[in-house]
Amino acid sequence: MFKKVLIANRGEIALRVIRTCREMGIKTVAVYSTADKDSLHVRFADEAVCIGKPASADSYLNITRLMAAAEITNADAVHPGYGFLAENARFAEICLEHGIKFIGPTPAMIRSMGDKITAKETMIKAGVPVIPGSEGLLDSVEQARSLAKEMGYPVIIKATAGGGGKGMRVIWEDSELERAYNTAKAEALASFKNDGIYMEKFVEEPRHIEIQVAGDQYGKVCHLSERDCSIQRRHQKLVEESPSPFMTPDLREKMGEAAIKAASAINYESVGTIEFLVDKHRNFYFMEMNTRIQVEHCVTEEVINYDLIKEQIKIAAGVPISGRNYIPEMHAIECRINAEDPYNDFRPSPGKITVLHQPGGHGVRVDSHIYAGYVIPPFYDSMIGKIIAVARTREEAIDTMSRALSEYVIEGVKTTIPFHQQLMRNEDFRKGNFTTKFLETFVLQ
Ligand code: MV4
Repeated sequence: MFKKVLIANRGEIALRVIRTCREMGIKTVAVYSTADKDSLHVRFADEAVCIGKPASADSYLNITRLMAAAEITNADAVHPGYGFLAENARFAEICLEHGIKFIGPTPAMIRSMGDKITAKETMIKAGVPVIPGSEGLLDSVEQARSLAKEMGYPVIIKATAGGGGKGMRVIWEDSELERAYNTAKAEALASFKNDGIYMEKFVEEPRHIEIQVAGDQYGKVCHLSERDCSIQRRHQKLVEESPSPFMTPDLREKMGEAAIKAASAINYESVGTIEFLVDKHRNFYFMEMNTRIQVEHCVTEEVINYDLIKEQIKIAAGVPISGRNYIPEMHAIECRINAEDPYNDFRPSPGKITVLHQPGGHGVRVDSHIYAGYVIPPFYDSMIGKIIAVARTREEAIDTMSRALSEYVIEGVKTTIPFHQQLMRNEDFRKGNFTTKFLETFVLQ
């Protein structure tokens, strides 16, 4: 097992990794920017190294400084968390070249899922259902037009280097096609330095359901059931839950099997997630694979009683997985608490937390790095914590979440707590009656 892990991240996920390392008897190294010198991850780690100025490019994204910090502290592994360098194949490669284990998949696995057309082709070969669309890249407006006519509108154009919703264009009729083609291509080039675009049939009002998977170094892959992440706003998830209210035992078995096929196709090693779009007829289609631990991993941890970070570290150290699949035995809901003003277009609200009371009690887990007096810096994402409510049924989990939200006191900054309180009372949400379009029509009182 590793002796010392450097955590190349900040905030709640850095704390989350430190906690599991401590339980496993592994020493930890925190890295921090000058803006984070008073952060809890710095205090909770065994050692801490300042790696630069507040801007991410000068600190949490600076590979040279991270490697220097790992070498001077003698860390034998790096945990990337999520965001920052978690899906940067070059970083994984540099760790490898320095004899420091990157706790995650190999550079080749990250690359194969980073390019969306390559990923889609791999899935087709593996027999995983994908959304009908162009065979590879589009190479002219004319080709795009004839394909759209053949498939029927609406269609969607996506960037092959994209993902997470960046650079997409939905096209409802022929007259919009040329402009959408050109703007999508220009946007892809500007955002990703890669103007490759492709087309798919647009799936209307889908659900976003993802399957957690784990694979070890010996070719064994299992699934750990689903999370429903349909409650999103501008491609930012706000609420996740497991099981999905739309799931059936039969669909879970089929999606689980497809997810295992997907991960096995690239010999996946580590924990990862296969994202699917699910239409109203319960047809499901591969969308993307996330080759990292995700924000919402806690939901899965609670419903199957399983420490995903521990599993991720053990896999990286060469420990084989059991290989059995897991089915939810509880219901868990996660609300992301962001320092944002839900009454003002979710505008970031950094600053000092003057008063704080965190919820607790039966069925409530709070993963957060905030404390009274903490100053939320303006340089990073605005998530300041997550509440995970767990109960035997969905109704009880919603009631537990409502109760936990009502206990939460955060003064000094605006937060998404009022949004979540109203969502937990919404009739359609309570019925499990929602798609990825839900928040487009949800009005805050
Ligand atoms: C789609 C789609 C409908 N049809 N593809 C959004 C993020 C990126 N991963 C892909 N996305 C979508 N791809 C086809 N062919 C609808 C979305 C989409 C979406 C997906 C999941 C969760 C929220 C979403 C919000 C808007 C659009």
